[in-house]
Amino acid sequence: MLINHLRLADLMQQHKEELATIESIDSGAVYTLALKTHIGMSIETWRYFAGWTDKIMGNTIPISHARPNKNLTFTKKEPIGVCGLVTPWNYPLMMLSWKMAACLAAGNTVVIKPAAVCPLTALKFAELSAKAGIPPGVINVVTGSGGLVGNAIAAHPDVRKLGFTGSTEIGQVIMKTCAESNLKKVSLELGGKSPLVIFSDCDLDKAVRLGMQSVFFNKGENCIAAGRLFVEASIYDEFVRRVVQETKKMTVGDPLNRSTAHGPQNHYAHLKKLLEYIDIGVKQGAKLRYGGKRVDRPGYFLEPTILSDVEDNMFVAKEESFGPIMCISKFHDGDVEGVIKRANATEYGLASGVFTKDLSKAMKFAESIDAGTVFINTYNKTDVGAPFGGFKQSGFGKDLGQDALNEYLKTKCVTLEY
Ligand code: TAP
Repeated sequence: MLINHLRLADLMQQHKEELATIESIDSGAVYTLALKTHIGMSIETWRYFAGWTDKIMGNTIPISHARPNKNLTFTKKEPIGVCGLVTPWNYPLMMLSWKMAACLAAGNTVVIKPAAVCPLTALKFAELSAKAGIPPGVINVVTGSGGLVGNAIAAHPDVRKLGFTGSTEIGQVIMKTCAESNLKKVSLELGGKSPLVIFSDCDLDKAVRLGMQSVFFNKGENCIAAGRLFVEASIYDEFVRRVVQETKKMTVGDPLNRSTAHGPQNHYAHLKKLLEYIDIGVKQGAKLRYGGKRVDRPGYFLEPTILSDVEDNMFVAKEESFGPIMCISKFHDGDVEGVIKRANATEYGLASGVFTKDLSKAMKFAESIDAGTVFINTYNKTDVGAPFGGFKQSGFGKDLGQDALNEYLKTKCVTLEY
């Protein structure tokens, strides 16, 4: 598999502009981001897991049943068999790669259903995988709806593992289907409402720049998008003023144009949901500081939007938007405990972030926050070598890093007496 993973990565590299163009047209991601992140990180993922293909091994374990010990106990890591993958529409090829590269490195075969609204890069990928010499039957891409194809994979008695990325609601349905069919192993990467806490002792220029990226990256269709920004009272007005000023400068338009910063939302139903989300926020008392409307041009364009004065009991403080909507709340000066408590008061636990120059404060936040990822003085910095996945209703199991391999392996324990 090592050679196949590397050949596939090379072929994706050779076709990266084509893949980025397809991804941009299909998902609305701006081309420059599609090239660097959607496709670029996919290629890195295949190269990273190529390195693991010949390093999967068990342990020799000392056991103490008898003296003198005439036992040898060791573990073997074995592939699970046929694995099913069901993926979402926000980073179509990257979500496929995060899961499939680990799954195949572990020696399995795979059946994947990409999102019905964005299946095109998965199909181009299937063509490249055949060219890379991956034997027929190892990678199977089946397009179609979740209710039909996704459900059939989750329910299939020959599938022994299901890796899913998508909403918490569908994650619950899938887990039930997997349990009721053949109790298949499940890993779930689900929704999030990730808190980003900005203390007054931060580098404010950086907090403004990365605070915007934490929300507007990939037009907010980013599972780790900061769902809520908590800003310390003494810098609150200045922070709001500056994010509004900078957001006004964002060029919204054709995603294929190299100077565009913000493309259209993925599909119409999603745009409609986002407009309703803003409307509820404003009706419940959040202040609309910028944006909030559909852009007057063909396509599913939404202005990057900023809501301030968001209170803990509001709908927009609790629910994930999955769109370019910044929700800003204030916290009292110096109230470290209080803001951490508020940041943790969510059923989600995917990611989190903190901006402060005080490392003790940052580490207190990192230790107290109940989320699978913590960013300190940065945001969105995922890496193929670092495990990624959530806590609580953001799911369980990891993509990326060494941890991801275990999602697609069985551990067999062998004991012999000699
Ligand atoms: P979902 O509606 O949950 O769809 C995800 C996938 O599941 C799609 O391929 C969908 O098919 C399929 N599906 C739907 N019903 C199914 C069923 N009954 N059985 C099996 N499969 C079924 O999510 P979405 O709208 O694509 O993506 C948005 C959500 O994904 C957000 O909540 C976001 O936070 C989350 N997300 C999380 C992460 C991570 S890493 N945690 C990454 C990206 C996105 P269709 O194509 O027919 O809908």
